[in-house]
Formats: sequence, C-alpha cells, structure tokens
Amino acid sequence: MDYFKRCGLQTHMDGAGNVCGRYGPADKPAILIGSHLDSVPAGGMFDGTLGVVAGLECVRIIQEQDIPLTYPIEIIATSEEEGRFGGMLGAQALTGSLTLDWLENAKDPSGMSLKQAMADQGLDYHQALHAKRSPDSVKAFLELHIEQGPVLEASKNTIGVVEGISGVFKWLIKFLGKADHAGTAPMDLRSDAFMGLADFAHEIKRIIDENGTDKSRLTIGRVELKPGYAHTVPGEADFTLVGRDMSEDVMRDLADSCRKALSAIARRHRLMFEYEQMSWLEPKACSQQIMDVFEGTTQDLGYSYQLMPSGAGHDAQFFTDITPTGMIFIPSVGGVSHAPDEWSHWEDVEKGCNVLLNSLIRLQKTL
Ligand code: HGY
Ligand code: MN
Ligand code: MN
Repeated sequence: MDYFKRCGLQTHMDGAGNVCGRYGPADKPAILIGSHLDSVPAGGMFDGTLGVVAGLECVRIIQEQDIPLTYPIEIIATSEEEGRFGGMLGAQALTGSLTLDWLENAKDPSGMSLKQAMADQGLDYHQALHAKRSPDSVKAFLELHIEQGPVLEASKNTIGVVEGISGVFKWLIKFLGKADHAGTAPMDLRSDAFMGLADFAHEIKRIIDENGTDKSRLTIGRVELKPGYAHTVPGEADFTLVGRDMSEDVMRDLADSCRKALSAIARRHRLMFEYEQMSWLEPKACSQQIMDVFEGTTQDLGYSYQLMPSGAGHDAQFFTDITPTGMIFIPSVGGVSHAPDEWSHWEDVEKGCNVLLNSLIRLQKTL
C-alpha cells in the first residue's frame, strides 16, 4: 500500500484484504490488472506477485510517458488465492461469489478458521461481503502470470495466451480405523488408516484412466497420521485431495469415482471414511475479445506465442463472471512452480510486461 501511494495511486484495502491501487479518470469504469500476493508454503517469488508488480510497472510507464487514459487502471493484489481455506477469498469477494455461510465455516487443514485468521489480521470477516464490485464499474480484468508448467519452455514460445482456466476441487478426507500396538496387533486384524490411504493413492491412476482426460489431475498434497507415533498403528489418516480438469463434467466423474474408491477401500480395511469439500471452482473460458487483443499485441511485438489452457487455478477464473477477462503466461524455467526454485528469465518478464502494457493501451481505445 505504501508503494502504491508513493506511485500516486488512490489506495485502499477492502474487507477481504485485497489491496487496490487506482490511477486515472475518477468517473469511469476501471480496467483491472491483478493477481495474488499470497504464496504456498516454500513457494517461489513469481507466482502471483509478478502480475501485481507488472500492473504497477504499466502505470509507472503511463505516468512517465503521460499516455492519455480513457479508463482508469486499478491494480489489485488479491488475498488468499492459494486456497489455504479452500477457495480464492479475495477474487470471490470482489466478484460477489462469497457467501456468509462459507465465511463462517471455512477453515484450513489444521482446523484454523478463516474468520479467526482474518481477526488476527484485524479484519472482520463480515466486511468481506462488502468488497463486491458491480460489473458496470469494471471494463476488463487482465492477469500476467507465470505458466507454472513445462509447455512454453518446451515449445520455445515466450507468451502463452490463455484460452481457459482449469476447474479445481479440494477435499479434506479422513480414514478412521483403530490405533493399536505396532508389536502385538496381528497384521490381519488391524484397521490401519495409513494402509487405506496407500491403497487410495494407488487407485488414482486407474481413476484418471477410466474417468479423466490428459488435463485431469488428482493430487494428495498433505497427509497427517494420528497418533503419529512409530510404535502405534495409525488409527487416523487425514489428507487433502485436489482434483482438476478443464471440463466440469469430467471433474464430477473424477469426484464420483474417488468417492466410490474411498468407500470400497474403507470396507476392505475395516475403516470409516469422511470427507469435507473445501471448495469447488468451476473451469472458465477467457474472453475472446481480450484474447484477440493479447494475440494481436504479441504479434505486433514480434514475440513467439501460443494459445493454451491453464492447468493451474487463478483469480481470473472468478472475474470471468463479471467482466471480459484474459490471462497471459510467460515461461517457467524447468516448468517448476510452488517450490523455492520457481524461476522465470528477466527478458521473458520484460516481454510479458510489454504485452500487458501494449494490450492495456489498445484496450483503452477498443473497450
Ligand atoms: O493451485 C493452483 O491452481 C493455484 O496456484 N492456486
Ligand atoms: Mn498463482
Ligand atoms: Mn499458486
């Protein structure tokens, strides 16, 4: 916020913790440029942050070169995009997709409630419901983001023009068996929750082969065994499951097949299983109008590019509900992301910023 203010932007934080900086005509709907500032644990420095800093760089060039604006530009640094509490709090708040029920009940895998985490930051969760933007106050939403995958590097293209954004669902699952002595409990009489989890992990390939596509993903990213002591058979296995595809029908098929597999495995290992759906984010198509501008600008700048889907979820997938929305990618070195060695080359960052800036200027005339 201090940096936004020093750059002459009209700055505020909304009730969902989004940091917003506006520059240009006061009485017109804004072109939003945004992404998120939060990160996964042990993440990299480009995921999300790139899109916020690139937006600020566009405004600074416009200021330095005194480029006239028809529509103001609003840079938005969204909160809680990475889904610690399930959804995408900041983007959902801005686009009116939050519910009081979700705000009151959302919690992270450790059991910390969203409302408590917000209170710890001096935020009253009710205020998140007032962060909603009316569609007529916005002209477009643009997001520059790292690809977070290997496609652009492999095809030696600099820019990815995003056609659509994958849907994502996130479950908290528990297998409940019986804690037991690791020495006296006979192997054939155990209700070992970890063995149920291990069986489910080995089912994932079959579930995708039978119900998914080449864009389907099922990931177990966090596991906690209880009581978690070497001499005790784990009576409980708590784990997350994140499922993705570009088609919501396929997401539903994957979810149904996972439920069936979990139920069959629970019976086989004399376990109970329960799961809570933390979020279900639909796959979304980007605006053809915005894609055309990104593509035309990239061609004019002479950069290599391709049209492509996004396997990762992004703030942009909520903005498609209220305004013409588009994304561009730059290559990730080695396709690595959500890890400390996430990296993008600075000349690609510069080219991504040039496409964003020139598209923004073109949209000033065409929106
Ligand atoms: O995990 C994702 O799809 C995004 O990085 N939140
Ligand atoms: Mn991201
Ligand atoms: Mn991310």
